[in-house]
Amino acid sequence: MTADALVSGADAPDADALTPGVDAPTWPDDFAERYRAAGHWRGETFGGMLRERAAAHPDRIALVDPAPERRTWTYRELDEAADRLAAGFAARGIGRGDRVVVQLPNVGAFVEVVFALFRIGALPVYALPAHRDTEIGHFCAFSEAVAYVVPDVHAGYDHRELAARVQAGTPSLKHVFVAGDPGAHTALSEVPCEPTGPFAGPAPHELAFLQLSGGTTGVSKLIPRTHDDYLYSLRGSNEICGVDADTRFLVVLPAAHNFPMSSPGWLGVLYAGGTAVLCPKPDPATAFELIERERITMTGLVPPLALVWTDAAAATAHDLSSLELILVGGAKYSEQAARRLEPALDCRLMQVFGMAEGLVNYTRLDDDPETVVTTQGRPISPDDEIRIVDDADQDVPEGAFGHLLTRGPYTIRGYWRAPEHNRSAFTEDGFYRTGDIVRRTPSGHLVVEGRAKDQINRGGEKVAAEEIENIILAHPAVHDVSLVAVPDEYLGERTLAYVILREGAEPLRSVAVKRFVRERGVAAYKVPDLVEFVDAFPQTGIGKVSKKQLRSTAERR
Ligand code: OOB
Repeated sequence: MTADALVSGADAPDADALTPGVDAPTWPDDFAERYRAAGHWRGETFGGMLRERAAAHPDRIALVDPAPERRTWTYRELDEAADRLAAGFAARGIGRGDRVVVQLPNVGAFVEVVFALFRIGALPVYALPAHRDTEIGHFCAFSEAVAYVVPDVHAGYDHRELAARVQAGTPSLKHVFVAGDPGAHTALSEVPCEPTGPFAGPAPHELAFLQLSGGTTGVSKLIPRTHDDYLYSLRGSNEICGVDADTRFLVVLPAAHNFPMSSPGWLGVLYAGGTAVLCPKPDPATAFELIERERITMTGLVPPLALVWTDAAAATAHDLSSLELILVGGAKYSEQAARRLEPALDCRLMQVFGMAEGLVNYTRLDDDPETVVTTQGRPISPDDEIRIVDDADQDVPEGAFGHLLTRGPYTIRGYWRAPEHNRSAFTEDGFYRTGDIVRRTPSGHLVVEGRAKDQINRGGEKVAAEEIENIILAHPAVHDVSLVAVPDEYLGERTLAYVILREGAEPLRSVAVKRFVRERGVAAYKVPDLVEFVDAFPQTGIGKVSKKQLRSTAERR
């Protein structure tokens, strides 16, 4: 910890001190002043937020973890748990600005851990439960993480073994904490201790955590979000979605993802004094029982899950009448599927088109039904700037489609420690190039028409083509590879790897390619769904591989 870590978090932020601690480009002073003057950035922190809620309504239930035995936390209990865990982390030398990779499923420990880290100003790096050696190794090494938090065994996979392998290859990684049976590591339950005094927490303009980008490059970029900016996106989301102290939100998607975390998500609900209920599995059997038992009012789903729930609702014996609103986003929701949701689940639908880098769009509760099923919403903030441009960054005519660029009070100005990539991912005047192709309706709603970025959106799970191509290229029999999306009725898109074999190489079977990728230790959703062997790739005029043509070949299959 540095001397400046002893400065109280309540102090007025010093804009000059901002950039070094953030390790990324950030908002210019005039923008920061404007966002503060508009009341968007209010000088709150996550640690302070929980403290205030615990003081205001200590006995209200903040969190429910229904499995394996139902456990609840009142706001006071969550606040105290965060304090004690924060003290234990601090006693082990974890301090302000230190990175901690957190890979936990939807369990109470996840919420305790991140609030403990918020309180000491250490930065959670949010890994997904599906991530394996390649991803976790990268997050730990790149972020120079000092600690890694895992479950013992989740979905049949032993994360303690993964942690041992990663720790052996990552000199910075001093601690592995395990929620559950620790094996050779430290049990999370051993960490908490009595705090000896108040924490010198972070200032509101400092980083709260590092979120993962869906990515278009070989490795995921880290997204630096501040307390000020993220809390504004929560407040805005809560207002749009009508979240209040009576909201009971079911966290169905992985809690570490930006959508279930903040749109409005479990953090939004805790901000409003409501109750977040953690769903261990997203299937209708598990979720519907919890909706009935916990009187759930709101949840968020990716389109494939929304489809499954829509179909399952007709036959369920569970009482889903408490449900008021379902948010659907993360990938394009087909209009046909969207039309069926409200009648089937007897609740309201809201589409959400967001990104971990910032900008989030919602349809509104007072939008007409056609707008709700045919658009992906409009931005949270009046200060979200939207540009829709052609390939030369010139604005397209109103209503035409083009590349979506955005800048605003909760959209980052650069990735963490990625100056090279930032030069192409942002315009010179700070707009983020989302890689999405959109058009704007006269009402200001955005319709997502497609994607220019080299990414496959597998039902909300993002696969960077380059990452998987690099892995397949390492196979000795492979000369070249190109990963593209193929349309899929259920997931929206699936991955297809077109492979050119080396001359004279033994013929490969597609299962061998899939196994090769899996054995490299990546999340299962990144293993190609289909592999096809070809002699050559179609080329563009200047001799580059034409993914556009490959995609249309794939579509015609
Ligand atoms: C959410 O965040 P990410 O970072 O996993 O992915 C962002 C990308 C967007 O750029 C877009 O390509 C796609 O996911 N996307 C959608 C969409 N919502 C996201 N594409 C079409 N229609 C939609 N409704 O996915 C995310 C973050 C916060 C809230 C909701 C989703």
